[in-house]
Formats: sequence, structure tokens, C-alpha cells
Amino acid sequence: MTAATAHPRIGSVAPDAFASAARRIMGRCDDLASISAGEGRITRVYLSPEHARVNQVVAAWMREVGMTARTDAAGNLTGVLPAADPDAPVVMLGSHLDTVTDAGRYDGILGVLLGIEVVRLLRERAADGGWQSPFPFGLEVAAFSDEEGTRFGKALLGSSAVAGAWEDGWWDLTDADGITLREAYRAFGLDPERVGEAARTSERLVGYLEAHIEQGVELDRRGEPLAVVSSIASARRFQVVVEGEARHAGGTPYDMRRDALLGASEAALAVERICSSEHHIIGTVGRLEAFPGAVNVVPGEARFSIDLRGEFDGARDATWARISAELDAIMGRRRLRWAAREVHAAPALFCDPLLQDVVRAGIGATDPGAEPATLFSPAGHDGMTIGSIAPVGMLFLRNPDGISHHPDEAVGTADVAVGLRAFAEAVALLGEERLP
Ligand code: HGY
Ligand code: MN
Ligand code: MN
Repeated sequence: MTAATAHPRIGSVAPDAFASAARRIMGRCDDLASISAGEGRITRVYLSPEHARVNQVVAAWMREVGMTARTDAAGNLTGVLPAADPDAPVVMLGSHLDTVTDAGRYDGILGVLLGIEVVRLLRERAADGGWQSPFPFGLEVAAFSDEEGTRFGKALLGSSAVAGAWEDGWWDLTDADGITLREAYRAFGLDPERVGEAARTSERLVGYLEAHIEQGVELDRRGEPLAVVSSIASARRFQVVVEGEARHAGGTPYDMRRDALLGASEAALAVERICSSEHHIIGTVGRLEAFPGAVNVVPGEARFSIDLRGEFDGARDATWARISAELDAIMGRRRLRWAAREVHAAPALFCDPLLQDVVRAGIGATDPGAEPATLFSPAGHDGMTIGSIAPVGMLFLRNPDGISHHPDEAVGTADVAVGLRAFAEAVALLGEERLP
């Protein structure tokens, strides 16, 4: 379904309404960037004081467009604008407000703010009679609290709670200070026993639509502002420990050394070599530590992370088997021991065909005649968990140079304006398409 013409209720919105909304969004991304644990950089992790503060600020913006806003039992912030009919279908929009360490200001945040502006637009259309009834379908904006997994290593904690997929084994996860997830819940004012209350059923939930910067270079290279997302890469994350023997850096001959750092370093290069030879398999060693970490001691232990993604779960798992075999060979050759602990896993998510269509139609309405790009997302998103309770669709916005998870992360105000138009079109089309 590609609606070449604008949706009747969105098409009549004055173009400068999108431009002024885009300017508001960009300013608010700057506002939220200042709510951070670190001076001069953006770091906002799950259940932190910054998490509490950003929920307060965004809740006010949700209320400004007529939504009720509340923080759920897992720390997610949800805005709700009910339909006139309490049994009407609901369209959920959203993304996440948490960040990686030293992050950019658009990853996640942009999608939450675009969702709020779509509600503002659709409500104004209803207010000025642009809509037959106050609201034929309900709208929700989910501001998920932990998509990145920065603090506890396990990603998608917030949206997992909403999807009813919480696992009790997660309570004993610890952060860098040894604080458990359970202790962090209590310190934040949440009751671990009540996390199940954040779960919602799929009842009346006809779709989850997320707008997000691409976090890749495809749109920049094509010179296009927007794309439809076809699927989201599956993910597996491991914490690997390598054990050798700490010895004197001067007195230990090479043939006697069991240097854990060198074993880990060879392993990191092996991850790159194996994954780069595969299609849509991406492996990254993002953290590597040597112990005891003294300049004059051969490292007796090394710990490193592996972030492994793939378009298809099977290909990802086959690649993990190849990496494991290679690590066995490397560590055997160096007389080292190694063990990997899996700290995160999420299957690939294939976006719903109808939701892909409404996003494609929304983009088409902004650029009639063009054939919008359809891209695979190697970046993970909350739709990976929400997909178990609702069909998922995603809209990508151009991210110059693909820089993300970095302070230089960027998005153009003009792209945000055209992205808002496309997103609003898609939501209106989905809502109407799913009306009884
Ligand atoms: O890591 C990711 O792909 C996402 O940005 N959390
Ligand atoms: Mn991210
Ligand atoms: Mn993100």
C-alpha cells in the first residue's frame, strides 16, 4: 500500500508546522543532553538520578500535548492519549531515553520526542475538525528506560518488562560498583516484586512504531532523508575471561609467559576477521581490561566483551561457533584458559509488512514518486522485545556519517521536519487501517 498523496488529515498541515516542531525537537534534544552523569558529556543510565530527572522533564512535555504520563513499575515513562471509544485500537510510538557512556544526543531521544510531536499534530487536527471524531484510536508514547544495557550489561530491560519478558535471573546483575539490579530498583523507589505490573498485554495494541536515527551510513550515502526498516539484527553479548599467569615483566622469558592480554588481543582480531568475512554479521570487542594492570607485570588475567549481531539468528550462532573454535585454538597455543558468559541475547525482529507499508506510504507522502529505501538495522532497538506483544515498524532518519554512540552524533533539522511528516502520516494510516 503506497499512498502517493498525503493523508487527508496530515496533508493539510502547514509545512511550517513541521519545521517549527522540528526546531522544538532539536532544542529539547539539547535540553535533555544536559541531564547527564558526566560534566561535558552525555551519560544517562538505568535507575540513575539522571533517569529520574529526564522522566520528569519528558512527562511534562507529554502532558503539554494532552497525554497522561506516568512512570511504570520498571522505570519506563509512558504517555497515553485515549481514544473516544475505550475499546478502540491503540498505536504505541516510542523509543528510549537512556544512553551509552559519552553518548550522542539523538539515539533514542529523537524517537520519543517525534512520538510526542505526532500526538500534538494529530490532536490539533482533531481539535480543528480535521478528524471525524476526537480520536478513532488511542495513542501511547513509550519512553523506555534501558535500551542500551549500559549499567548492567543486559540490554532492553525496560521494554522487556513491558513485553512481560522479565527474567528473575536478572536481579543479581551488578553494575561497575557491585550494586545489584534489585538494589538499584529499591534505591530508585521501585519495588522489584512489582516489576510484573509493567507488563502489558497485546490487547488492542495494533502496532508499535519507532523513529530512530539510522546509526549507519546508508541514507547519507544515498542522499536520502528517510528509510523503512525491514528487520532489526539479533544480538548476543558475552563477557569473556582469559586466565594466564602474572609474572615479572623483566625476568620472565617469552617461552615461559602465559600472557592473558595477548591472548585476548589475538581473540579481538579474530572476531574482526571472522565477522568481516560474513554477510550482515557484526562482531565488536568494546571493552578490554588487563589484570593486575601493572606496567611491570605480565598480565595474568584479561577480560573483554563481545557484541555479536546478525540479520538471522542461525547465521549469528554459526559465527559464534566459529569464533569459539578460534578462541580455543588461540588460548590453547598460548597455554591460556578462557570462558565466556552470555550477558544478553535477543532474536532478530522482522518488521510487520503492514507497518512497513504505512511507513513507506508516510515517506512517499513527503516525496511522491520516490521509492523509499528499505534498510536492515544492525543497531538494536526496543522493538526487538515489543515485537512479542505488537507488530513493529520503524522509520530511519539520516544520520550524517553514521556517527552514533558518540558526541558527534547528528541529525538535520530539515530531516527531522520531513521525518515528522512521514511519521505522522504512517501513524494516521495505521490507526485508520486497524479501525474495526
Ligand atoms: O547497541 C545498539 O545497537 C543499540 O544502539 N542499543
Ligand atoms: Mn544506542
Ligand atoms: Mn537507540
